[in-house]
Amino acid sequence: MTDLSAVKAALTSQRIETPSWAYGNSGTRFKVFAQPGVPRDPYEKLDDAAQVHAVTGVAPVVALHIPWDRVDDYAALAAHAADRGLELGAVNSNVFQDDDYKLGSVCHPDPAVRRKALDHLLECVDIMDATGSHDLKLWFADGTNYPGQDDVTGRQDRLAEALSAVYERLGDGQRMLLEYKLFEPSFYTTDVPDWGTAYAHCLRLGPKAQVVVDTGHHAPGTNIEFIVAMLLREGKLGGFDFNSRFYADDDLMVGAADPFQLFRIMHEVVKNGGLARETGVAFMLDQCHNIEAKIPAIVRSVMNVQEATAKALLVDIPALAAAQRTGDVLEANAVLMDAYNTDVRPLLAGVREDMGLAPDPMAAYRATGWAERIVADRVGGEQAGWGA
Ligand code: PSV
Ligand code: MN
Ligand code: MN
Repeated sequence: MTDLSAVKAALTSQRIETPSWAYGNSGTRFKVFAQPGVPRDPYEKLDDAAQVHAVTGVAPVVALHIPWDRVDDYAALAAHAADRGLELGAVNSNVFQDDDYKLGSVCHPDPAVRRKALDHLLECVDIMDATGSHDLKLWFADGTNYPGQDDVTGRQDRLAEALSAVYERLGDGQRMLLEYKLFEPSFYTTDVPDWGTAYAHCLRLGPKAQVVVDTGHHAPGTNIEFIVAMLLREGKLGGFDFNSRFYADDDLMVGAADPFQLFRIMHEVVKNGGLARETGVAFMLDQCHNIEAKIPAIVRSVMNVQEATAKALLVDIPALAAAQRTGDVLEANAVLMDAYNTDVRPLLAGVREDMGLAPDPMAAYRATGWAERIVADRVGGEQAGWGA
């Protein structure tokens, strides 16, 4: 039997971090379909994020991407967030969009390019100091396209050198989250291609370095929940970049492609204590809404994470453990599937009502009229976008 009040308490205190870039225009390398009303600067992105938080109650944190969210005064940006009941979350570094980075950033063969990349990463820590952010998120597009192009282990040495310089710069209560990705934009080797590589670097660096699991960054068929369980066991799961994928790094809404996988991931998180705030697992979204309306897509994504979390919290752990102990394969599987097949929407509606919110966040957002207002108000100026 599951303690329903504990389930509700866990759902009420869950925090989901939304990405500033998901509020801006985005697309594929073929076309960006611009949408009316999209934010023109990081301040307006926070205004939109506040709408998501207002109807869900569990999305008070917004991740930044530098330089996409570059402003003159980061403390003012943090104050703008605080005025709306938000805080600024992970600072995502960007060492992949300059011409200088054609052959890599911190792994580049030229020390001058490596220095430039490192300076950017250090600048991101300065920004964290100003915003009060705790996490520096590192993703490197570094790699090679052709066998022989560069020295594979030499690149690892350069990476380790940069990571340790950043690590030394971190203040109290700050950490670095290292993200891996199988391939893209490099097609032969990627310098941080998998959780093993990220884990090895983080282990050497120390407790302030942890791994980020972006759910879209694995080979098809990879058992992501196993990776999650392993990282949690080692105290090295820093957080998630949630999204879903059908083919590669699709950045679609989390829980859209494979809600069962999301449930399996959340089951490992819940079972292994990862939902507790002290464990420090950040539940971030990393998505792009290329053809759908952005704010409601983010609301939907938050709800999808909540539904997977609720189902994971409903797993009857004592019954599962008993079935596992006695080797009752079918019963163990049935216990898990019972939780997955539970319709948790009424439970979540009740949780929202207890929080003083409307039971249906999608309808609540529609009723605000915000979507119409931003189309009318945000005319003129350049719309913010992925990469701008
Ligand atoms: C790379 O594909 C990535 O997942 C990293 O997190 C980047 O910072 C982000 O996408 C940009 O959308
Ligand atoms: Mn990511
Ligand atoms: Mn990605």
